[in-house]
Amino acid sequence: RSFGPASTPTHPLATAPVGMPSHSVDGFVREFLHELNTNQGVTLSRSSVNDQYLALASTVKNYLMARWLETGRKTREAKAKTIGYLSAEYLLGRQLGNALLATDLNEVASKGLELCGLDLATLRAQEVEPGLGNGGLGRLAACFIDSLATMDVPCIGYGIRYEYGIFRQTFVDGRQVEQPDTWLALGSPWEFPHPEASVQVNFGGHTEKATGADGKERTRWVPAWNVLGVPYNYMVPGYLNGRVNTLRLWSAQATKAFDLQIFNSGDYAQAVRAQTFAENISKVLYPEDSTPQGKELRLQQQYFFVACSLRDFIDNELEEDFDLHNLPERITYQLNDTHPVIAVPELMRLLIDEHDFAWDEAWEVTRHCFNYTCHTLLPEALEVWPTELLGRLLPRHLEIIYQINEEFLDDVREAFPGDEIRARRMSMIAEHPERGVRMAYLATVAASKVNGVAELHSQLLRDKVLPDFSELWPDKFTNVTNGVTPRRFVKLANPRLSDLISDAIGSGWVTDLERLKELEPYADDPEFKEKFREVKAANKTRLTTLLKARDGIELPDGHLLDVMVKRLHEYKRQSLKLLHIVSLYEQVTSGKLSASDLTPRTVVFGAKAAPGYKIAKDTIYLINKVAAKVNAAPELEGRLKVAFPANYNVTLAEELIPAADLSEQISLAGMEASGTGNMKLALNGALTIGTDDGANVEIRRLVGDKHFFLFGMNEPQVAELSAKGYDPGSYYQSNEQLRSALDLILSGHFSDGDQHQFDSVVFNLLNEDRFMALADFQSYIDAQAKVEERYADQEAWTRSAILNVARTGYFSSDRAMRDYLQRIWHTTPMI
Ligand code: B1H
Repeated sequence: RSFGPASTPTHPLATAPVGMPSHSVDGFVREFLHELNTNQGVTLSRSSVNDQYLALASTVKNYLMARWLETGRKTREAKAKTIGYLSAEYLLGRQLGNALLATDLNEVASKGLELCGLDLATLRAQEVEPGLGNGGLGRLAACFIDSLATMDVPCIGYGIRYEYGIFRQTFVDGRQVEQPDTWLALGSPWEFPHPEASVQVNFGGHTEKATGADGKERTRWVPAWNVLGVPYNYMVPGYLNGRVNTLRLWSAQATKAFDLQIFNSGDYAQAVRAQTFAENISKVLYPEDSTPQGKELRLQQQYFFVACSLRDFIDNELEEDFDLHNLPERITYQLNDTHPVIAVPELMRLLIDEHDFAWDEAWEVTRHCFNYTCHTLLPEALEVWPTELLGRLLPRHLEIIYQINEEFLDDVREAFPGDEIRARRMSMIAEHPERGVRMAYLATVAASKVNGVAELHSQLLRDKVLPDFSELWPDKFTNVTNGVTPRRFVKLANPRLSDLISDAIGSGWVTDLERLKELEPYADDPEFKEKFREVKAANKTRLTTLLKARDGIELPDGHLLDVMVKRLHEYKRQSLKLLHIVSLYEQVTSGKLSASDLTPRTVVFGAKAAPGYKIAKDTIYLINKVAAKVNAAPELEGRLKVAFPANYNVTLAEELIPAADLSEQISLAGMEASGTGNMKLALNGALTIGTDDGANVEIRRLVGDKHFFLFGMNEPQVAELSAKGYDPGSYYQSNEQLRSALDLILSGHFSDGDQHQFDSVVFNLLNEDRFMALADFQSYIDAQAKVEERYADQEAWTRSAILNVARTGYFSSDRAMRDYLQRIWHTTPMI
C-alpha cells in the first residue's frame, strides 16, 4: 500500500472527521473570509472575483468534507457492495450551485456574501464547467452518480481527468471553429489530487511463458513502457442526505523509470518529450459523439483509466486480506458503452497473472463483476479495435481475449451443433475489413446483464444488433430507460417552476419525482395556469438577458420558443428543422404566405459538430447563413427569428431548457437510442414535436397523444421503406413546398450567390438522405401546423405543458437507478 497511517492511531479525532462549520450566516462569513485569507492569500478588499469564487468553493467543500470522510468510513465498515461506474466521459456541469443545493446553503451563502458586499450569482457565473464529455452519454453518467449519492447507494465513478474537455465552439463567419477548453486555467477548486496513491500502468512489450517451481506454466507480460495514473477525487454530494460519494478521475504522468532511462542516456530533450508523451494520454477528450475513431491514443486512454480503476478498488477499498474470489460481493462494474470494455481482460489478467487464479476461477469472478450498457444502434458507433493495434499495445490482453473467444465459441457450438456459420457470426474477432476485436461482443459475453437505454432501443438491440446473443441468452438482456436528475435540471435550473410546484404539492418531488402526478388537477386551475405562464415568461426574460450578454443575441418578446439542442449529427436531422425554417422564409418572401399568419416563433439551435465531420460542420454553416437571412428579412421582423448561440454546454442548457415552449426531437425512428434532452425539456414544461424514436415513445405514452406532436415514419415503416429502396428525389419531385425550399438553397440565396456552397448538405439530401429527412418533411410540416394551432389557444397550450410536467416524473434518474439496482446490480441503498 502506498499511503495511509503507519500505525494504528489512538487519538479519537484520527478516525472521526472533524466537525463542519456552523450553518449560520455568521459562521459562513467567518469560514468564507478565512478561506479567502488562507487559501487565496488575499483580503476581501484586495480580492478578485476569481479569488472570491475559489474561496466560496472551498467554504462549501468544508461543509461537505466531514460527510465525505464519514461516507467513506461507513461504506468500508459496512463492507457494502459498491457500484463501480466505468465511464470515459462525465459531463458534470458547474459544481458550485449543485453543492450549495445539496447542503442547503443557498440562503446562508447568499446572505453571507451580501454582508461582504458580494453577489452569489456573480460568483457562480465565474465557474468554468468541467466539460469532460461529448453529450448525452457523458451527461447520463453525471446524472447517475448524482442519483446514487442521493439514494444512499455506495458508488465510485471512475473516469479520465482530461486536461482539455470538449472543445469550446466559436463561429467565425458562421463556420464552427474549435478552441481548446482550458477549464483548469483559473484553478479547479473541486478536485483533490492524491499523487501518493498513483498507480502504474504498463503498455507494449511481449509475453513470455515460464514454468514455476510448482510445475505450473504461467504467462508473464513484459511491458515496454509505463505511465503513472494520478487520482483526482471529486465530491458527489447527495441531496440533503449527508452522503457524499466519490468521482475518481485519473491523470497521466510520466513515471520515474520512464524518464530516468532516457535521462541517463544523456538526451535531455528526448526525456522531456517522453514526459509529454506520457501526459498526452489524459490530455484531451476525443470530440466524436457516437462515431469513435480507431486511434491508438484513444485505446491508450481506455486502458489507462480502466487499469487504474481496477487496481484502485482492489488495493484501496478492500481489506488487505480480502479473498478476491468474493469480489462480486463487493463491486459491480457498470460498463458505460464499450469504451471501458478492456476492463474485462484486465481483470482476468490481474486475477490469473497477479493473483494466481486458474482460468475458470478467474472467469467465474469476472463474469459476475461486469454489466454492459449499450447506447447506440448505429453500426459505425460500435467499436472494433484492430488486433494489430491491440496486440502491440496490450499483448497479454489480446491473448486473453482470444481465449475468452475460443471458450465462448465452444459454448455456441454446443448450443447450436453444426451451425458453423453462426459461430463465425458471433466471433468477437471480425475478419473484415481488417482483423479486429468487436468490443460490444466481448462486453456482451462477459456481462451478467446487457441493457439498452429506452424500450425501443433495447428491443432493437436484441432484434437487430445482437440477435444471436439474445437467442443464446434471452435473460441476459434487459431495458433501463434513461433518466435525468431533477436536482440539476429542475430545482437548480428552474427555481421559479420549482417554487410553483412546491407551493402546490410540497417539496417531496425533488427526490420522488413521480409525485409530480399530484400536479394533474392544477392543469385545470386558472390561477395555477396563469402562474405557470408567468414562470415561463420570466424564464424567457432570464434567457434574453443571458443571450444578450453572452452572445449579443436579441430574443424578441412573446415568441414561441422552439428549441433544438443536441450534438450535430445527420441522424438527429437538424437539416429537417432547417428545411422547415427555409420553407417559411421562402413562402413569406415570395408572397405565398402572409407573415401575419405565422405564429411568432424563435428557433434556438445549440449544437457542436465533431471537428472532422464535414456534413455536420457544413450544416452548422448553413444554419448560420439561413439565420442571417431570416433575421434580416423585414417581412419576418417580429414573426420568425433564428438564434444559434455558440458553445452549447450544460451551463447554457440550464438556462435554455426552462425557457423552452417546444422541444424538437426529430431523429429518424430507430436511430436515437434514447435522448435525454427530450426528458429535461418535457419536465420543464415544453411540448415535444417528435418522431416515434428512443424515449420519445415512452414520453408520448405517458403524457398522452393529445399533448405530444407526433410525426414521421415509425421504425417498422423506416425498415420497410429502406427494404423497398428509398428514393429521396421522388419527394423533391412531388412536394412543391419541399422543392421550393431546397431550390432556394441551391440557388445560392444563402451563400452570396455561390450555388455550390452547400452541395455537401443538399446533394446528400437529394441523392442519399440516409436518414430520410425528405420522406418525413410533409408530416413534420403538418405537425408544426398543429403546434401553431395549439399555441394560439394559450389555455390549451398551458394545460398541455402542465400535464407534460405532471406526467414525466418517471424520467428521473432516481427511477433509472432503482431499475439498475433491482434488475442489474442486485444491491440496495445503505441504511
Ligand atoms: C450516445 C454515444 C457515444 N450513444 C461514442 N453513443 C462516443 C458513442 O466518444 N465516442 O466515441 C461518445 C458517445 N453517445 C448517446 O447516449 C445516445 O446517442 C443518446 O440517444 C442517449 O440518450 C445517450 C445516453 O444513453
